[in-house]
Amino acid sequence: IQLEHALHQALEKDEFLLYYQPIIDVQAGRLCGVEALIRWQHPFQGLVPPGLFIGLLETTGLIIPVGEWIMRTAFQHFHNWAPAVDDDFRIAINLSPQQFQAPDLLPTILRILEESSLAPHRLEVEITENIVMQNVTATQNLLNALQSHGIRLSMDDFGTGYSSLSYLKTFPFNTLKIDRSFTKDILHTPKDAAIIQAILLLGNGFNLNIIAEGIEEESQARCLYDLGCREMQGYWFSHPLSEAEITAFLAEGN
Ligand code: G
Ligand code: G
Ligand code: MN
Ligand code: NA
Repeated sequence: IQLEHALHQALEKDEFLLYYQPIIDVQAGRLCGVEALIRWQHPFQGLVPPGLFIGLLETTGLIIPVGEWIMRTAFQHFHNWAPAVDDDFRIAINLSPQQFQAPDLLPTILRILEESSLAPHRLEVEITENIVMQNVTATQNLLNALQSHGIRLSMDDFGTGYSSLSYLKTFPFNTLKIDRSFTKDILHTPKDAAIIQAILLLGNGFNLNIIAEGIEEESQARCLYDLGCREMQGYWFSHPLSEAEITAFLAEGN
């Protein structure tokens, strides 16, 4: 209850912050986007990572107003980067199941895009497999509607939930993110390498962008590059950066 109260206060007192982790196109050698990741600048405890409070935001319903704050803030920040980035540079925003199930998700997103003067193709929403499987018909309709407005769709943590290949066939995803659990031991675990090769083959056949997540070492990046993986994200390339850091990073011409 105390933490819940503190989270309410955090929103009112503007204590949430967005960090941004670069997503690299390793073949073109450029940045193709950033993923927004929330933090809580606690008055006494310092920077609190989302793993410690996202769950409570979700169960209390606070994720709805906080989710709107996240989009508004990220879209505003984009205007600081716009001069430095390519036409297809995208902002990836994680959506929680509670946001995805809210009946007004689509009009809310469209309104915030409009208020922020952000073109829909800049936004890529990340959802997990578990969201998709909860109500397949409703998901289908919502994803089709998002796509018809030009918003991009990304399947996060691919391979860790109740994946079904039929979801990839049926739903209009643009991007598939290979979970870190498959990339972390890729050099030493042939089965992980085989899974990644299969995902890459499938993804290419479906014309998806594929992002390998959690790349921490050059050797992993090289191995994935040799397998034909085009987009990567992870500490090897960059940790999540504050707004000031990412703005400077982009301005330097990365
Ligand atoms: O940054 P970190 O690895 O601690 O993130 C932990 C989890 O919190 C990840 O699963 C991530 O997707 C989730 N998360 C981070 N930022 C956001 C956000 O802005 N919105 C939602 N819904 N989830 C987020
Ligand atoms: O569930 P999702 O993929 O949205 O979670 C992203 C989380 O993964 C972020 O909290 C981010 O801090 C974390 N992350 C990003 N890159 C790396 C990495 O290279 N190694 C590890 N261990 N975590 C990472
Ligand atoms: Mn994510
Ligand atoms: Na992920």
